[in-house]
Amino acid sequence: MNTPLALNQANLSRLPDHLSRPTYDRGRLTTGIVHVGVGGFHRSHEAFYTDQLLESDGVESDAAARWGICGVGLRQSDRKMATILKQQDYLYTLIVKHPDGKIETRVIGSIVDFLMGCDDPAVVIDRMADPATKIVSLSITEGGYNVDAETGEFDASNPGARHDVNHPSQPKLVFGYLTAALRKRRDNGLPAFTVQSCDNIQHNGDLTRKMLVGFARLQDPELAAWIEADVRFPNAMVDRITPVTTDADIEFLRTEFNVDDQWPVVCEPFCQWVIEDHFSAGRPDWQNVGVQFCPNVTPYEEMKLRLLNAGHSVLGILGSVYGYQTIDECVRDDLFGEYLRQFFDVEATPVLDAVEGIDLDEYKATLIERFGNPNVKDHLSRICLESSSKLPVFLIPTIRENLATGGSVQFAALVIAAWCYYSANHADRHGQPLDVHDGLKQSLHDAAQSSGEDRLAFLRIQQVFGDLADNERFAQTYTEMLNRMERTADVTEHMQAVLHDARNS
Ligand code: CS2
Repeated sequence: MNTPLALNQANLSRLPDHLSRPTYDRGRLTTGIVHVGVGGFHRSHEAFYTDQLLESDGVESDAAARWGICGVGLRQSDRKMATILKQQDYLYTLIVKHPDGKIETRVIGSIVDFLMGCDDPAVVIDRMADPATKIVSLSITEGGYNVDAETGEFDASNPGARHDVNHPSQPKLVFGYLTAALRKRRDNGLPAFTVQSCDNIQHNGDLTRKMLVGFARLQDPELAAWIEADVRFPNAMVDRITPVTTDADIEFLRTEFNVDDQWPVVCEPFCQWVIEDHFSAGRPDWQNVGVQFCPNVTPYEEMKLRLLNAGHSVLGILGSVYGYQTIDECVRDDLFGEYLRQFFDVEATPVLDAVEGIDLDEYKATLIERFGNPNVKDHLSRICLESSSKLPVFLIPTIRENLATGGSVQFAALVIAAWCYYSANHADRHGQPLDVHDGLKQSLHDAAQSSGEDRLAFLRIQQVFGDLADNERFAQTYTEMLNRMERTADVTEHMQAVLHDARNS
């Protein structure tokens, strides 16, 4: 075989015919979108939709060509992405894996630049403040919003936030960057950009506004008022399962296409983006490539967070303790599949609002199919990553609402008890170590370990559970599940018991 062809602009025309690639003139693109947090998900979602749009509408007019994306990394951990994308002229391959084994591949061309904030914050601030920038979008993870769990306000005690308040031109956190750039725009008489959150959070736009204004108030109340009045923060629901790229994916491109792409992205075929149509300074015609715009995204967000994301956490935690590696492995196990279905029907759906135009039964059936895609090897370690930021968004609201309405909480309580086991042991039921990444790893571990003497210690981690431990019914159900987990870590026994109870109630 020939030496693989490095993926870059000069080699685009030399790629094999069966590898789809941009036919639009990337040289014409200018940056209209600055995106903070370029990982797999941004590259399989917003950058994918934008590439589709550039491909279908062309870039002949300046209006069409102005929607190139400039990626931004704020931390040293973004260095690898910055280096690889730069080497590849910001090109990468999207590998879409269908359940039947079909694979679609396309080189995505919508990212045209990448800046590292930690190298020189001014360069990033200037790019955001540039008149050409219309949107600053974010995928900074659920934990990146710096919410004070007790008050729901911006957590001013965070050391990064404290630093940013006093060093407006040398920020570390995203809110410091946004504030500095918006100040510059205001002072230059430019309109505000839109801040577009692409994270899995209920009312992600409203929350972004609250956090940004909360931060800006600490620094400059007048500017905060301008931000509140002029910046738009559309709420949005985002969806595409995007596992972590593996060496096998890189190898696949080498063998199949003789192309050397150092960081391709793998994803499922399903893709959805529902956005409220409020933009401060215009937006791409994403509706031409399947993005839905609607006046109120809340029911879509809730449905996705409380079914898809919660379903992931339910299987992720139970499956990890059991010893499974991937989501599809869990779904193929009849017991896990049934547990998921019953969790959806008995606990999640009764407290969900109807979504206009969506049949929830069909939606749930699609989720099971998507989770079961045997080719998207979505690892439970990815799903369980930062569970302490995810469960308060994905699962705990369902528990709370069921407690208020007298609904069942057993399915979720077992998941929390299994998470306590997971956090205490960092191992599955056979003692095999689990790869645990969580900002609260140590506190979770300490609290879980003291559950022997104090049964509710884990549930009392306020940052995660709020005041859930004070609810007698939940405390009792959870303690019962914890006792069962102590008898045996074979979660399947407890899952069966929960299913049995649900059938007989
Ligand atoms: C997952 C999500 O992070 C998680 O736990 O549930 O990353 C999920 O794969 C995406 O939200 C799918 O759109």
